[in-house]
Amino acid sequence: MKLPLDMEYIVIGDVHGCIDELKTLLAKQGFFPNREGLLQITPENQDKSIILLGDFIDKGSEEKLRETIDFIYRNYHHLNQNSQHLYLVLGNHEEMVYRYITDDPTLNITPKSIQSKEKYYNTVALLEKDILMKEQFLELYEACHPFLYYSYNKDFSLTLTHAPCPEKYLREEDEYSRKQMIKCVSRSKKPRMKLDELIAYTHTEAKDNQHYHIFGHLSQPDIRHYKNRICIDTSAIYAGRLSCVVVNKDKIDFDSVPFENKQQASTQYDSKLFDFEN
Ligand SMILES: [Mn+2]
Repeated sequence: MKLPLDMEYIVIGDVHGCIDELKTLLAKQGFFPNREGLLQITPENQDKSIILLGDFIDKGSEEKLRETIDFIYRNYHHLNQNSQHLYLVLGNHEEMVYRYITDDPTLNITPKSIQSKEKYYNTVALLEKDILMKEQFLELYEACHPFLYYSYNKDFSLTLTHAPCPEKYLREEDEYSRKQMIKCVSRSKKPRMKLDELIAYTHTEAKDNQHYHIFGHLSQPDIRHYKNRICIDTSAIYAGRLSCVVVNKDKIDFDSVPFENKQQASTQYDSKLFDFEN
């Protein structure tokens, strides 16, 4: 999926139900809601588009997850009526919740998976009791892209995916590549291994050019940037910050807002990415 070049893009990392922080960040970037919560297109922001980089659900409180899905659903329709102003990238949480609520036959249901459904995929319980919201989520899921690509010129491009992934799978259309762009190997199986060892390709394949790969998924204390690899998941739901990359022609810039304490923060940090002397 190629993004039009005549727009500015606000690419926002893992929201995980941080709807208040999302609204604050969008307001900072020039998008203000009307009384119905619909973001207004104005002469100032009509050339800007919003991209959510996956994992907008789970981990947040049920009330905030409800608000988040409702806000994204209504604005997806509202902002995209004439031209597209809101894009969604698929995260592993959307993928997993989709599999649970559609009774994916390839999901192996065990006591452990039921536990993780309750613990890590808490949107499932909400969608199972709210049919309307389930329909809205399914529609948003269908609208999610495994990756987005912005190619400004021969020296500047961006590939946007939820998770980091080896170069050879980037922008490929086959099912295996699609999975790699949504989720990378998890530290939960190797808790003592540092991220930089576990997914060494994030730095070994990095290059000193402006063909950027921007991803989220790995909750980090701040934006992690090494050569042409940038992680923008700055741990909003872990009482960190919600961050974005702003892409304007062949320039990138960053912005973020702090967790607002309007819900209980989750606990757990990934290990730090690009944690070496360079
Ligand atoms: Mn993720």
